[in-house]
Amino acid sequence: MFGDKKVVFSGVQPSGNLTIGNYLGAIRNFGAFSEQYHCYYCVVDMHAITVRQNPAELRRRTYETLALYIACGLDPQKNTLFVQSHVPQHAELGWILDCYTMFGELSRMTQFKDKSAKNADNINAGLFTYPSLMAADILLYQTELVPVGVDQKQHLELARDIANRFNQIYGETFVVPDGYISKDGAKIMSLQDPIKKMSKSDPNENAVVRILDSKDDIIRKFKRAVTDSDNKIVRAEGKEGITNLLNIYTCFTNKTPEEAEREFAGMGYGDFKLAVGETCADALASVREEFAKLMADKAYLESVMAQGAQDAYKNARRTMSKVRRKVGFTELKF
Ligand code: AQP
Repeated sequence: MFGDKKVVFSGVQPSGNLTIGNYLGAIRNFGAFSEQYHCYYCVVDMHAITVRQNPAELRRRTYETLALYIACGLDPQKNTLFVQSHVPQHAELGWILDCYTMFGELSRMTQFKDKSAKNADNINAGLFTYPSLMAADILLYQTELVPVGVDQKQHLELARDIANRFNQIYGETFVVPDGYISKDGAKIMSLQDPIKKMSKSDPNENAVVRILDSKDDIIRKFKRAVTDSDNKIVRAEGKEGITNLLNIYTCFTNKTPEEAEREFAGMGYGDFKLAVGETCADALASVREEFAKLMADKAYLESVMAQGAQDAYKNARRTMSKVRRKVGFTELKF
C-alpha cells in the first residue's frame, strides 16, 4: 500500500505488435482497477531484451505499447504509465532477488523451456532469470494484485514464493501479491495451431491477430483460422479451433458461451469465422483510431513517460531503501 490505496501492477513486453491475446488477457482488464487502486502499468522493455531485439524497433514499440495502453482506455492521470528501464530500481531489486531465487525453481518455469526451444541460439542468463526480474517489478511497488493472462500464473506463484522467503528471513518487507486472471480472455490461442497460445512473436502472421491490424487483415486471418471437419459450432475437446473462436467472440461481445453456441447453431464455418472476424475488427476500431492520434503526438507520450517514471521512482526508492538496509548494504551519506 502506498498512500491510502492498495496497489495493482502489470506489464507488457514491447517485443512485438500486441495481439488480441495481450488485449483480452491483460490490457482490457487494467482500466477496471483505476478508481480503487493505485495502478502501475509498465512497458517492460528490460524483459523484451531477453530475446534479441532490433534496437530501433524496440524503441518504436516502446512508444507504441505506451500509446496502446492509453488508446485502450488507461488515463495517465489515473494510472502510473511508465517504462521499466526508466526506473533503475527494477534492475537493482532484480539482482537482489536473483540471490533469493533457486536454480531449481527457475529451471521448472515452462516459459523458459518454451522460449529456449524457440531461441536455441540465444539461451541467455536473462531469459533464465526473467521470473526474478518480474518478481522485482511487482514487489517494488508493494503490489496486492497483478492482472495477467493464465500463461503468467507460474511466474506469479514464484514471485509469491520469493516474497515469502525474503519476508521470512528479514521480517515483513514485501506485500505478497495475488494474481487476477480474468476468466474469459485468460488464454487466447493461435488461429493456426489452437493448442498453442497466441503470441506476439509468432513468425506465422496468420496465427496472430494484432490489435492494430486493419479490418480486412483481421477478417482474412479469421477466415483462414484452423478448425475441424465436423461442422458443429460448439466448444468441445478435439475442437480447439472452434472453441477458441467462440471464446474470442464471447470476450468481445460479453455473451455467454451458451448464447454464442445458440446464435451460431446450424451456421457454416465460413459464415461463423466471418462473424467472429467482423466482431473483433469492429470492437477494436476505436482503439486503432485513438492509437493513430496518440502516435502523432510524440511529445505528449514523452510527457506521460516522464511523469510515470517520476511517480514510480519515488515509490520504488522507498522499497529499495528498506531492502538495502535489510540485506546489509551500507548507506552512502552525502
Ligand atoms: N494468448 C494470450 N491470451 C491471454 N493473455 C495473454 N497474454 C499474452 N498472451 C496471451 C498476457 O499479456 C500480458 C503481456 O504479456 P507479455 O508481453 O508480458 O508476454 P507474453 O506473455 O510472453 O506474451 P506474448 O504475446 O506471448 O509475447 P512474446 O511472444 O514476446 O513472448 C501478460 O499478462 C500475458 O499473460
